[in-house]
Amino acid sequence: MITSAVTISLVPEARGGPFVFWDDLEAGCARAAALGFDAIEIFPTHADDLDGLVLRELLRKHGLRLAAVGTGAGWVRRKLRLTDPDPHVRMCARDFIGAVIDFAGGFGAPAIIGSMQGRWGDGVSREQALAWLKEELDQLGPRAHALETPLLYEPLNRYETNLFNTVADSLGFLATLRTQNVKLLCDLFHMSIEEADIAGALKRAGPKLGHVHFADSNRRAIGWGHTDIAPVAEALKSMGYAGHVSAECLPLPDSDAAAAQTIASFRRWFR
Ligand code: LER
Ligand code: MN
Repeated sequence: MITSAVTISLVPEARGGPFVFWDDLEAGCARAAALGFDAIEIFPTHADDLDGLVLRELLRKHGLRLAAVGTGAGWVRRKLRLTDPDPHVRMCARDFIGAVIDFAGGFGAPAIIGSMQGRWGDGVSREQALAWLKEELDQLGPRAHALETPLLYEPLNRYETNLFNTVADSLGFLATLRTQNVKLLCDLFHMSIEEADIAGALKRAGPKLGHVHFADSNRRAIGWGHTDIAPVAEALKSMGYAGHVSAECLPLPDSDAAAAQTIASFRRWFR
């Protein structure tokens, strides 16, 4: 079954970013539950800033699950990335992500590698950047596997990374890894920029699809942009996708309205 999720950012430096609820985990959980979401996705400052007992109680109280945990604050706040030329920065990036994997894994949820993948250039060749990324994913993938969760790799649009922008290219790269535990996070916003056929790309990912970021072409809630969602929903259903579609969209016109529009779209297409 496909389930719904909504993002909660706890990172002040990410203000203006594509997250539905902000700053207050308890209030975000309460709103998510009141609107009928199945799960939340958290964007924390650091795994150590999350209190596992508090989160467990919030999820229990509101009947929610943890869908995934983002690692982008490592880039936003500390400029950590897995393809940095400085080995110390790469090590800190790996530790940052590793801590999120361990925390999220305790809740049966995966960690997301999006902006922490970095990019090539500025003296780093594409070949070298990909070799570093492969090395890091081959360490982090098994760490997640030990907790029986996948690790999510997210192709981003061309303005955010020059490593991989499409599902097809990302799948080719994942096939070169030793670990089989890295799955794809397909973000419908990035896909609306990069893919010729979003539904076809999702089908191509098939069993490698681990998570979906649910946002329209303009990164607003689904239904408020020009993505044709019917074939996308049909693709996800027909391929037997059984993960979350998680609203990582702009809080416009405000958080509650974006969340309400998302859950209305979710019900229309998936229930
Ligand atoms: C960034 O654009 C994004 O989509 C996030 O999910 C990556 O951390
Ligand atoms: Mn995303």
